[in-house]
Amino acid sequence: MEKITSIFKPVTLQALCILLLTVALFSSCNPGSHHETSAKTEENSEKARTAVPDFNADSAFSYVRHQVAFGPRVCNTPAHEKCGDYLANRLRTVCKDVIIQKGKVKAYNGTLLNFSNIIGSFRPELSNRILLCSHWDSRPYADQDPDPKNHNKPIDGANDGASGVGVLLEIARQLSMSPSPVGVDILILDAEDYGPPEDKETTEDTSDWWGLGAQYWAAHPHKTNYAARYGILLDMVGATDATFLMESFSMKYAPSIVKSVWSTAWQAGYSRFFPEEEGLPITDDHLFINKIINIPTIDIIHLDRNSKTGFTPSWHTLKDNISVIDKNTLKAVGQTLLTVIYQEK
Ligand code: AHN
Ligand code: ZN
Repeated sequence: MEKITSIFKPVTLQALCILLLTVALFSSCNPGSHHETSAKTEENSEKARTAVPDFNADSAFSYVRHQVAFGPRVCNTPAHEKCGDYLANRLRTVCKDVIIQKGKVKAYNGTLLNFSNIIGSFRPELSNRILLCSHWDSRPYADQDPDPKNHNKPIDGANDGASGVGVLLEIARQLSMSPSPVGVDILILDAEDYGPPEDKETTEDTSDWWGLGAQYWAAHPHKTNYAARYGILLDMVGATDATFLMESFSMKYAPSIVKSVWSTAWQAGYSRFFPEEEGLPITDDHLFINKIINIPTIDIIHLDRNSKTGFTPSWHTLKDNISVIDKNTLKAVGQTLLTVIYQEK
């Protein structure tokens, strides 16, 4: 055996070298290339510069599963605390610039909620930046559950919470392997879903009791004079056959971003998830980012034109667990976002 390898190794290496040399010479001296128009060459070099990484939906799914495994991530609970540590540590393994913004916010019922907004900055030296966000907390009440006995139980929030964060963590991993042409901030927001329960009859506008972590961040950004050209919020991006209608506040505050993201989704082959159809206005984290810090921010949110609530049937029910998560949807959203990021200039 020893003899055979020592005889064949150099030959194989030599053959490999010759093959590589031939390929290199052939491609650089290809007579056809001299006749290519400069436009074509430009297009090629453009493509080379903006190679879009491949979003790994298995990896994103595993980040969703990890979050859900802690149990409902309701503010002021041990599961919430533990998941916050997991997210911060996960982000730190792929990002050198991670900031944890901790504080307390008052909920609609007077409870003081301990929150952690977790922010990872890629290419922090660049002033040309985009902002990607999602919330990680889960709702304390399954107040839309068909069974009223469940209305006070907390939800897993596999779709409503963990799915968007799973996509962002996979994007962060890709950003650590291939530097992006623009700066990217991953903003993992807390205390989004502690809004008042539906069953409580009220005529008051309860909008400001939602998105508490986002309201705090928008009033106290993690870096002084923080600016981004635009923002994209992910909310409920994991269910089978999701439809991301063009949410109405996104169309009001950032119509050109909606159009360009939807057009990128179509270009990437995911038009069935991104119909050209306007949806209802949703009080979500992006509303506060638009209003308070004035960063034009859109919401990629699963809106269901056929359901009574306007959302997917598992929304704010005990059904929102890992079994509703579909890798095809995570892939459609994640690959669209990577295409948006890497095609930026
Ligand atoms: C309201 O129901 C007012 N806003 C919903 C925002 C939300 C909750 N997104 C996910 N969970
Ligand atoms: Zn929710």
